[in-house]
Amino acid sequence: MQDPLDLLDLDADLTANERSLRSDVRALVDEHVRPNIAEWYESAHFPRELVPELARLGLLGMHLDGYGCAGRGAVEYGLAALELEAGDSGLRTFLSVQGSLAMGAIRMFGSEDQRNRWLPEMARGEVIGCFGLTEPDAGSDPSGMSTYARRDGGDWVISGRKRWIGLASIADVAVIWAKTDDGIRGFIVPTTAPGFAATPIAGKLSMRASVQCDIALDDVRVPGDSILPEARGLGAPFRCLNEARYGIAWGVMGAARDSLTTALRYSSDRRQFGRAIAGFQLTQAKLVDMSLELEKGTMLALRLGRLKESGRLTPEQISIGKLNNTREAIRICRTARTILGGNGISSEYSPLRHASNLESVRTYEGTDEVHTLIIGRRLTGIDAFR
Ligand code: TGC
Repeated sequence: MQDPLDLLDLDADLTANERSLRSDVRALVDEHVRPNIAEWYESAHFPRELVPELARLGLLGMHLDGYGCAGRGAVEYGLAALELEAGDSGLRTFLSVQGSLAMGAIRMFGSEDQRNRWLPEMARGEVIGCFGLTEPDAGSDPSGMSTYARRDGGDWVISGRKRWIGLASIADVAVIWAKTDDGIRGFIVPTTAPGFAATPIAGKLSMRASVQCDIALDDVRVPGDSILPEARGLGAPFRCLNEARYGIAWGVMGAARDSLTTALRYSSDRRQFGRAIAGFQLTQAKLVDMSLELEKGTMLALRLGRLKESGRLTPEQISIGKLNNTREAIRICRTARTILGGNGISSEYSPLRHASNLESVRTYEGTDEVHTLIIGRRLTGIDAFR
């Protein structure tokens, strides 16, 4: 009989390698994440102890070639994101920041020396990276950044502020984007450099099992060869964001699947008015709506993955996936919560935690509004940003 969580039989469109990697990541989440995530979330603990496990499966920078990276396909990367986010968005965020943003920037724009110096250790999880683009006053419009890097003899001296930077306080190295006399450039900055300080942001109601930080850069001096030679202009960080946004289009379907699974199980077990609540028409309508959007969203992610593997994926198509799937995943998680009634607000059940996490996911890597206007610009030819 068809798996109720895959009514369209999308499995049949996956290769044996893709299914095998998915099983490995799912097993990791079942063994290490599910038993602990509620406690980590409540105590705002990022499970750094899982990094060696993620590295052992070759997940860090998994879509990159060479330099110790696994060279996996785009769909494999997407499936890994989905399975990790079925555990918690914070874990998938780790995959995105380490692999797509920090390692991706060094792989795409770094010199041979920089790639050899950083990527193998990052793939092994021995070095953690972060990606400093957003600032307190430059979020959706990173062109308004005020962080500045000036030449001083052979060195660069960087000053400014970054905000909402994932992993920064546990990172060993930061890719920092800054204005220079030559436009926006990227720099590899060891977090031990004098003048560099990362402070975790407290009081988060979302992504509690994850770390987001303020970064202060006060006259941080780095050698001249710290600049990423091939990154010129904002197009460079946007190319890193394309990779991370693509992973999100997949990942959020994991949060949605976990919520639907929870709601299906709960509604079969929970009895009211003398029978399982899954037998009520209103509950079935909710379950069906969730299932439709889960199937459509996963199919969309798979389509993007195949486009990416054939080198045809465009930024606008990524925006379709990021916008649609995050929006629908939040709806699915919230609907699942309603099926759980009062129990749905307890950390014993995942849907509200997922929905709360997805408030961050719909905001970072381009808000719903930014992706709407990227697609709107493609439809109309009119730029509505400015
Ligand atoms: P504009 O300033 O005119 O363009 C600058 C240059 O960038 C190029 N470009 C892209 N290139 C590749 N891929 C993309 N997706 C690109 N989008 C733009 C563009 O062609 C131009 O190139 P050039 O050679 O002409 O200079 O910008 P725009 O009008 O194209 O874009 C405006 C807008 C609003 C779409 C863009 O600014 C945008 O995407 N804003 C959202 C910013 C964003 O996503 N921030 C996320 C920050 S990082 C983050 O959230 C990390 S979360 C993980 C963590 O650390 O925890």
